[in-house]
Amino acid sequence: PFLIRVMSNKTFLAGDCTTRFIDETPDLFNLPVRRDRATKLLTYLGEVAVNGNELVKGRPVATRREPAPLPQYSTKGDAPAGLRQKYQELGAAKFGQWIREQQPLLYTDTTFRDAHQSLLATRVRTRDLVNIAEAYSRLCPQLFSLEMWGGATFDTSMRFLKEDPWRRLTEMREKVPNILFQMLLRASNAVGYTNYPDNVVTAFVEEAAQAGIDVFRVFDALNWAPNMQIAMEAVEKTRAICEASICYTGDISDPKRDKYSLKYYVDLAKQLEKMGAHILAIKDMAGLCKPYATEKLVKTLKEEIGLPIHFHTHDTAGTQAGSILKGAEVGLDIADAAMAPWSGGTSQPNLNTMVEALRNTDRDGDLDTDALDGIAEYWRAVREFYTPFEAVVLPANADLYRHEMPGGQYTNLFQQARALGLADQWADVCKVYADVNQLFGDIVKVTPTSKAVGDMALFLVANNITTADVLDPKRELAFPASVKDLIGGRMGQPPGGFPPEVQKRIMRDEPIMTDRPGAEFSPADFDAATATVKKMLGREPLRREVVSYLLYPKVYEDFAKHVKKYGDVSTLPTPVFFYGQEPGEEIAVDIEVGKTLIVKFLTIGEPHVDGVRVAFFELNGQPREVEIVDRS
Ligand code: 3PY
Ligand code: ZN
Repeated sequence: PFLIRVMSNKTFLAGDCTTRFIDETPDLFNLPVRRDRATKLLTYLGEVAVNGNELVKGRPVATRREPAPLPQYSTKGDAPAGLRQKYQELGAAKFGQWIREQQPLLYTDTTFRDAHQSLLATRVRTRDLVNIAEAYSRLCPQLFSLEMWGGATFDTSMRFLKEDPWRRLTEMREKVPNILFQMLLRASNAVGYTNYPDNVVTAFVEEAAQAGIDVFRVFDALNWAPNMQIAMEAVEKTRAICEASICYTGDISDPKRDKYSLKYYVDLAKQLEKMGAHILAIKDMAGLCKPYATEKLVKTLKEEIGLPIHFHTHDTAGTQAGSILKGAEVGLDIADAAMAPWSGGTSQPNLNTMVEALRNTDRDGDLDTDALDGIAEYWRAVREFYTPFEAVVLPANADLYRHEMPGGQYTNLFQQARALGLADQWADVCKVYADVNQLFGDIVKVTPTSKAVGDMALFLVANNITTADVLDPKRELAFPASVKDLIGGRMGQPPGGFPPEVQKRIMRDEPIMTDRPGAEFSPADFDAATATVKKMLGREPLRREVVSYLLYPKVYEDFAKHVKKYGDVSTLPTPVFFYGQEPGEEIAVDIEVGKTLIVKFLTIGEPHVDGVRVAFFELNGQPREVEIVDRS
């Protein structure tokens, strides 16, 4: 078939065939390439049929196999204009001012990112996100934004889901031309757990903006403004919207908690405004900003700075719809919420009912009840695919205000504690978490500083060590790496610095950074990294692939190996990705636009003496077999 294609190619027939002919005529190779991709996917399907998927092993089983129901919408004509068009018309700075003039409360839907990060360890796959994307663009163009990228999604998609995070972004972008796309950027930590060289952070931002991010929510895990500068400047250079965050901790209504006072937040907000922010986010990652504190904070910030205010909270305490409402009373501009089936608990408050709570008030917008509910129904069904990752429902006690654990960490740390046999000591873990925070000087706790505090708390509880023991010079303790990273200054500086005696005990003779880490790191060598990735992929890499590698070298390498062996598994339906096909089940897999494979799984043969089993399929009606080593 290859020769026939060459012989019948118009350029070839016209005799106009130079050495560029093959480069310029990639179609010629479609047939073998397609077969190769099909073989890879069959190998994956055979592998899961024989050995299962490690991700779901030993976990509760999801029984849903049928696709989640999509709401009805018309695809006639272009999607209605949304706020993305307004931003493109006005530019980031004027758009910020335009937001401040709007009467309705605007909403960011966090279902695509923070909701599943907080409830299900970030396991939702691209396919389930992309499938509902067009419905959003048609049914609720009034939304301010979709928070759909960044945070833990970048790492998780490669590490666990074996998907390219960049493709998630570009595929979603194709479906949603009218609603702003928002991501969570951990400033100098980018989408990782430690500071990166400045040129990696900048390249990441450039690529993300180019791939489709409109709004970057930038935060520093210690509220250290100097550590946000590189990321903010990079965002501003791309002309994207720079939403700078103040991370909320402590309690502004408690006069005894004076380290993080109203004045502290206002000063920080002013600093971020001066640094060029277009929107100010109150990032209440632990859901500590109580309703009346929110009222006070929003009201003061609206008076003191000229930026629109975007409130992000987690409903761990069960009180946070009240905070949004109190904020809305005093001019809050934008609130984060999640679609009903993915809301509440450690996730965001409920978008569907929040919209109704403000119906017929002066903050009512024109979001459509039925449209939102139709989309929520889709999400309800999608959640059933992810039963294996459902965490124990863990509403917070009032001790939330003592330990101040971020929503995303709360369920996660409980799982870790349970894995260490400490489930019944959970209250202890929470208490020690609070003690560790005080030991470290009362710091902002959010990724990655929260991880260091959590690691330390588990380390102490598991080994029966108190915070007083940590200060005892007679004890030799091997502290977790994340704790050394934090206390050694490699995540930046907290207000007032770390307590010197704690720093001395934990770091001993190891070097301590007091400067901005990015200023001390040598720039990453992009040429060398490109050469490395080229070897891994067997082709010239895209710059964004090199950035993935620089952020997560080992995770990226494993991911690249997976793709080489199994192809792009993001194309598989979620139940098939986790559990494989049932005998006789037929699926259609779109390996690219206009190219669909019809795969029917028949059965698995008995193992040969060497442990190899044959998995039998039909591919586009033709019998196909793959050999799989049975590892059981
Ligand atoms: C993240 O950094 O991923 C967070 O969600 C922090 O709140
Ligand atoms: Zn959050």
